[in-house]
Amino acid sequence: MEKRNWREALSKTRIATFGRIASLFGVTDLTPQFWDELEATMIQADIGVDLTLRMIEELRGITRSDGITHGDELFSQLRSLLISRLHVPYDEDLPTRPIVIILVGVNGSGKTTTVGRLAYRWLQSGKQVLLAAADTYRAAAVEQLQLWGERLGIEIIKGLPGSDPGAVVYNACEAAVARGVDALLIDTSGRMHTHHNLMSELEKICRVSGKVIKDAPHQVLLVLDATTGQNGIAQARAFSETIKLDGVIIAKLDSSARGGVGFAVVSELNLPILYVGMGENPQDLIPFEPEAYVDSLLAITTEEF
Ligand SMILES: Nc1nc2c(ncn2[C@@H]2O[C@H](COP(=O)(O)OP(=O)(O)O)[C@@H](O)[C@H]2O)c(=O)[nH]1
Ligand SMILES: [Mg+2]
Repeated sequence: MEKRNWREALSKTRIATFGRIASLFGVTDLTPQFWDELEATMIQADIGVDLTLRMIEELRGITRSDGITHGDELFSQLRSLLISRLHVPYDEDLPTRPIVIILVGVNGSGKTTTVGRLAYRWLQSGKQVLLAAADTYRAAAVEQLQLWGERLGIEIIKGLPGSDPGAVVYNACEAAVARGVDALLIDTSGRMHTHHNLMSELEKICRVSGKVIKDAPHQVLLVLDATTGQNGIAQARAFSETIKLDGVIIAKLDSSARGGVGFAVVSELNLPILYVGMGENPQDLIPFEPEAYVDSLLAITTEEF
């Protein structure tokens, strides 16, 4: 079932770019033109220029060392190479309780929706969750999270519109300890008057949580909108320069033709992709799987599809 989701979610990207990579390999001898086209298509697919050039070099090396002359023989090498590029060592153990998870990202990237969908996952695994509406910048943001809370039957800690997000986080951490929940998920603002203001606010939120709960925040996750492609990578870099990020969640993979952005995330930020968003419903956030991702991009069909 989830494999079908992957294929559907990546259909736009496959049609726009990656599918063409697969057909290149299907018909051509490894002429200089083949390599040029492969390079151009990979760059268009949002793999990123640097990574594309490095991968092409590697593939050429494999071609020479293994005496490969036809595209179809090289295709499985490309698949392995793409998959291997997506693996980043990551310690999944989060033994403390309550675990404090902060979601950051630019406005509209999908943070609030992701908090709701992550909460759903925690509930599904039998855990108790509390939400904090620390995007006090817009009244609508609090209401949006409130709706998720009602939908899932979870309590929300919030402040008045325009109130200090740090105070909301402080109250939420105290409430998380008092209620004995397993996880506190904190929604944040993605827009302030200036980038500097936003970053110092996020730093403050992190600091405040650590005052109430030991070692908090335990995870700071960046939510990236897949439709923004390389632009999203630039944003991600800006966040990672100020805040220690633990991983990335790629939202809106289903509405993007630039789903190849996952490769740039890993190679340029060296952060693991933990989840991807494939729709707006609670069940539409699923753990990232490099193999399913690559196979769906390259239109590789196995019997399970
Ligand atoms: N199709 C689709 N839409 C999404 C996904 N994640 C978020 N959205 C939509 O993107 C818009 C912005 O999301 P929101 O969570 O409000 O972003 P925020 O400003 O970062 O909190 C909303 O309309 C969401 O429903 C996703 O994975 N797929
Ligand atoms: Mg929001």
